[in-house]
Amino acid sequence: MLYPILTPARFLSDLSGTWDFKLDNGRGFSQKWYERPLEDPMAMPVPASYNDLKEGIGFRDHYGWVFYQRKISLPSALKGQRIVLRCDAVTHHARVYLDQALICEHKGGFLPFEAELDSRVTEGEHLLTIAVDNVIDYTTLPVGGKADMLGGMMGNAGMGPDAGEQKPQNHPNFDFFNYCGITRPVRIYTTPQDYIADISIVPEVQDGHAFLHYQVDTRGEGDCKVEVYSCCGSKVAEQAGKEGKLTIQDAILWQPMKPYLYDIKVSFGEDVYTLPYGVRTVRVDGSRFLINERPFYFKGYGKHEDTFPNGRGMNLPMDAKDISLMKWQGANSFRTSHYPYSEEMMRLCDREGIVVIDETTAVGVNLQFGGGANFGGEKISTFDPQHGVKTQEHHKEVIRDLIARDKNHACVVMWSIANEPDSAAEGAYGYFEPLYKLARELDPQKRPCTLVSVQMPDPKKDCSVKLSDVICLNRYYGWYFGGPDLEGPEQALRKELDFWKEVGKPVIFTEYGADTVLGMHDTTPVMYTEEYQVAYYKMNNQVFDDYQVVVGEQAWNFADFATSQSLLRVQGNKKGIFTRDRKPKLAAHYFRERWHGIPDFGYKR
Ligand code: GCB
Repeated sequence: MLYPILTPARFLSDLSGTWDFKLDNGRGFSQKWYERPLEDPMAMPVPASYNDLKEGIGFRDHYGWVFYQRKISLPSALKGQRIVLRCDAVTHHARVYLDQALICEHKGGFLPFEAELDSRVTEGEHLLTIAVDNVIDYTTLPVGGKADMLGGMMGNAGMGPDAGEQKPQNHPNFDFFNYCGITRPVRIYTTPQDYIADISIVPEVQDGHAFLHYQVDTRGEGDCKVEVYSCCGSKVAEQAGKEGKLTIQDAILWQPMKPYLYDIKVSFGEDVYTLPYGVRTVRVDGSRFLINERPFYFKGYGKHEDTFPNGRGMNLPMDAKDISLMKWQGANSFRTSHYPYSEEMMRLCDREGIVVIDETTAVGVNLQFGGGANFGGEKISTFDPQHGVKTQEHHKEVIRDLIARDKNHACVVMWSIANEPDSAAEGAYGYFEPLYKLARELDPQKRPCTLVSVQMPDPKKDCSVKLSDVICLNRYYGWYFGGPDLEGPEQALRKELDFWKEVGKPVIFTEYGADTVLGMHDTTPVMYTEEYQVAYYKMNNQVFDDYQVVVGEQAWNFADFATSQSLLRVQGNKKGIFTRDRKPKLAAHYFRERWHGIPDFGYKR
């Protein structure tokens, strides 16, 4: 899927701005609110999550549908063009209406979808309504649980005296606030009737030259030509035809922290599209992760798209600031925990040379958290065909759409199929094996695939051992497991790594961390102080340094972030190395010193 851009053949209009908005009172659909202007609407910015933009818990924790609406009219000069409405992310379920008609419906809150508009939109004014549902359950990704699940996970419910009837509400089976709304841009773009639908490029590098195997997917008739331009605008390769091989002599490679992007200009009939493209290779060799055939060491974070008051709404200045802070620290990478991030962020990472592990929305595919669905009740196995999650088909759709969206990004070096699923459970292999197979089939570049695995008593049972090209571990030795004493946790961590050493695949710690309150200090590093966070990381990092198979460390989390309310979360998760408004904790300075001393390449072998 191509990112929408202006070209000599394509018009683009961004519908960002202030829309009309109304929470559904249960009658929105029966009264057909989409057929006429909303009565007494509020003003609501798009893109943004709506939750923190008005006061009151009824608004913040609204359960179900909301309606966004605005009028659109297009220049008549666009008549005859193919006109497409594109929504980059609507969380989690969208129904889009133009005037009286439903023009498309989409499930999944973090990936784009499109609808072709009837050419009549170039005449007069039209009413565009996007109804958005935030309900999460056993069929959605991320997964929503039953009433006592998060209580089990975060310790605020489940057993004990009756707490009374609960009104219908979401129970996220994951640890971040269920922000929702139209969180990324809505745009209209045009193409000629015969057009470029997609482009795929697979790089190969030999003796300093690059060979780009390309494929252009088109609709209609026309001649196809592909040209490659250097960043200063000179043509370095050209080829006719919808598929073929472009040769760039003495190619300049895209490198972590030293990015270089070519412009690939595709022409087909009257259509023209230009793709910024970095040439680099990625592969796993034994326990090494090779970028451009050199052993790479991941330094960085698991992040969130989470700012105040945007919620998960796109925030370009904060994206720029975050990358600047990572560079200040000598970090070179992050994981898009726990959903795909905006295309703007991915394009920025291509441009800035930041390496990305690209994750699907599959978080919460695990009914065992802290007793989980079983807390005080019947035992439910995650993949039980009758009572377990029903996410596999949707999981396939998400993998398809993620790879379709991000396949050409140089910054993306690996796909993460899921975060902390119940990967050692009965049925886990049967659930995941087809998903890995699908990702491997669909990715033209055949990047490594992984699953980010939860801490468990016996890692041998994790289906990731067999399925993943790289072992990604979320481990909390010294926080959830052990701590404040760090000696026991250190021994346990070493014992686990002795096992992974024998497996022989590269290991990346994709999460490890400790909640820390900015400004809380002590001479003895007690839990929650900034000193404890540093002591915790020093212990873990020392162990990583002793194992060749560990090829990366991504701290949890880059910044403090909003979560559901619970006994373990004081205004959110405080494991950030930076606060939510990006002030450094002590650990930010510790990592700055450490990471500037670790080269991007060749740290291990
Ligand atoms: C995890 C999850 C992450 C949580 C984190 C924590 O393992 O992957 O979503 O926020 O632990 O802080 O508990």
